[in-house]
Amino acid sequence: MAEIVAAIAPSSAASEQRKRFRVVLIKPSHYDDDGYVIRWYRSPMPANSLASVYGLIDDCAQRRVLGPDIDIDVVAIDETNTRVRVDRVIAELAGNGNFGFVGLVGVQSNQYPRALDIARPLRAAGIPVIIGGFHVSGMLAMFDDIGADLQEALDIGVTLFAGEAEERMDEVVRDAAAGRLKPIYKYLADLPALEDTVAPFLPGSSVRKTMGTYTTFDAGRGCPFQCSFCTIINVQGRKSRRRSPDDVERILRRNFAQGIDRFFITDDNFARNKDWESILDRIIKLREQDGMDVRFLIQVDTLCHKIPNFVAKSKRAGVTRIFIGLENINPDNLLAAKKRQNKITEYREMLLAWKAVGIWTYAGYILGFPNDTPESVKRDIEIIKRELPLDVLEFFFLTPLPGSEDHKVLRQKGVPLDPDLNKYDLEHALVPHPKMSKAEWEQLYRDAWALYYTPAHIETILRRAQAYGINVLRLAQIVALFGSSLAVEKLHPLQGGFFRLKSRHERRPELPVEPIWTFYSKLAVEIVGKYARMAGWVWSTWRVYRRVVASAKVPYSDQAMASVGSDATFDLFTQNQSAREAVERARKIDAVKRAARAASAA
Ligand code: B12
Ligand code: SF4
Repeated sequence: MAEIVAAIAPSSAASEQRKRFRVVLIKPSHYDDDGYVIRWYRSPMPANSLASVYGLIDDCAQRRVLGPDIDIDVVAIDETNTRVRVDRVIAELAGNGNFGFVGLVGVQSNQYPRALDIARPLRAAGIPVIIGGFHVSGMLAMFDDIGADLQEALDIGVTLFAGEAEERMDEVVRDAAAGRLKPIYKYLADLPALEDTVAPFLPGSSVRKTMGTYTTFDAGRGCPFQCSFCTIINVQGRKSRRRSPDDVERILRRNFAQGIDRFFITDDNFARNKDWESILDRIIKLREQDGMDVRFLIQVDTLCHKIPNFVAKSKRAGVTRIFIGLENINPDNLLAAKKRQNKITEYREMLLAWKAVGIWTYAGYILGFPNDTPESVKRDIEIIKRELPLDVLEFFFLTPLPGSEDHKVLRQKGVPLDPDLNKYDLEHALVPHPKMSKAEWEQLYRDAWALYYTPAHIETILRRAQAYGINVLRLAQIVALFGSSLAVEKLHPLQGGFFRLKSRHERRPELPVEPIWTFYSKLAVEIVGKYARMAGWVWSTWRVYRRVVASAKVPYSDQAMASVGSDATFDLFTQNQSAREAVERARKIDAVKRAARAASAA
């Protein structure tokens, strides 16, 4: 909080004469299953939502949208790495006559209860509060009625912002300064173009509260596909809107100047960004001609390898890791989720294409599709381990996220959905499953992590990586981190961080504040237990790593690395009727394409 006070305090005698409009942006975290806020000494990476909104307010400040006599101060707090002291925010704003507002930024459904808990005392103190992000946008995009959760915010005088704030922030800031904030700003039908708009940015001091030198930005928004569990297409649309290569260069240079050279490009599907090639060409120029050693993690789809030059240019542009929504290897499940673009017949070719250029892969795998049973999922995981050259695999519960078609359909059918939004984090079973009890589904989630991240399979992953020229030590660290997160922290790795911090008073208001003795003795036992488990993981992975490195000169190959074409008998393609049908379909399409090519050549 010291830094908040410093950031919003007048900086010179001259500025003391001026009026200051104070904006405090908070990206809320959410509560763990014991009701404590999830907060770390270092969070994994900066939140792009926070960077986007910070950039926009900072731009309002530079352009003096409140007139020449009023300065705008903005401070960004990411609750996953900084404790939010609501009392101090109230005191600071009170000292400024409540001239300013608190923005609760990028609030996801699982963060909405926490956002409301932060908002209540602020509103009671008369401070204007605005909540934006995917929960508000998703709900208002899918339903005409406001719904009980959003109504609760309106009832305490919170303003809701739905849609994207580029080109709209001036209006919000002016309305807030004039004391005439509307209850709802809704811009869902009018999505802004992104060329030349203000770029996401966070000061280096915020980025340094995260684990590395990674920062985030979106080069584009929107995805053409129609997965039924997806919220993105209903909020950000299916049309590709993107920043220009000039915009991207500016973002990279601004960050590079403050020592940040690793980037997570948050586009949900960078392969479908219509300007991917000109953006990558520009980055290639920055790397190869201007000597900027920038590196990237991007998200792509399972057909990206079919786009001419995409994989090769990604490599030259410094992409070192990709994330793919693999979701499932059972075609019936993929069809049920309208994930038609995911074809099991393409998985191996796609993964091998990335491996051939030494890029490592993260994939998401969803548990709880209608055809899943504990036995079928466990069999599928064994097939993946044997036959797909994947590195990091992340498991999620199939979750009807507010803003998705699945959520809307279930609500309309009157299916009982868990009412606690805090659990909409893809780590909880929230709806009845046709073939598994809730307990079986939850057990399956734990088993899936344990089954994939065995020492034997970690060794296989590292041996494959060594054969493809990937940095084995770095990969070993990431694999250990992902593999251990649930066992050590009881959290998904995407919610993880370095050294969990807990405060007795940062607890869901529905739950009691624990007595000092109980709280601290439990915390001590918990920390010792966690670090003992973590040490076990580090030791075991280190031994595996040493074995792999010692065998560096011995050529390595296994089933997953076999070339496409030699894999017809793999279980991936023969395991069930729908897999066999998918292979047959792919064969027919291929034959038609070949015939068409032959006809046009003749
Ligand atoms: C990058 C990212 C992450 C990163 C960083 C977090 C972040 N938000 O940047 C990481 C990897 C940590 C992450 C983790 C998770 N994420 Co995430 N993440 C994203 C992703 C891909 C991009 C976020 C982003 O930058 N969007 C672009 C910005 C510009 O959009 P925006 O946040 O909506 O903000 C705009 C408006 O909403 C508005 N606005 C927002 N706040 C405010 C405030 C004010 C005052 C105003 C005026 C306007 C305003 O203006 C902004 C600028 O236009 C989104 C998908 C997406 N396309 O957005 C998913 C997404 C937000 N994540 C999601 C989820 C579920 C998670 C996880 C819970 C699950 C998981 N295991 O992945 C974890 C939670 C951990 C955590 N602590 O956040 C869901 C949320 C859906 C929902 N209904 O809740 C999304 C939509 C993806 C999905 N699966 O559907 N995530
Ligand atoms: S590919 Fe990803 S972003 Fe696109 S619709 Fe499917 S889940 Fe959403």
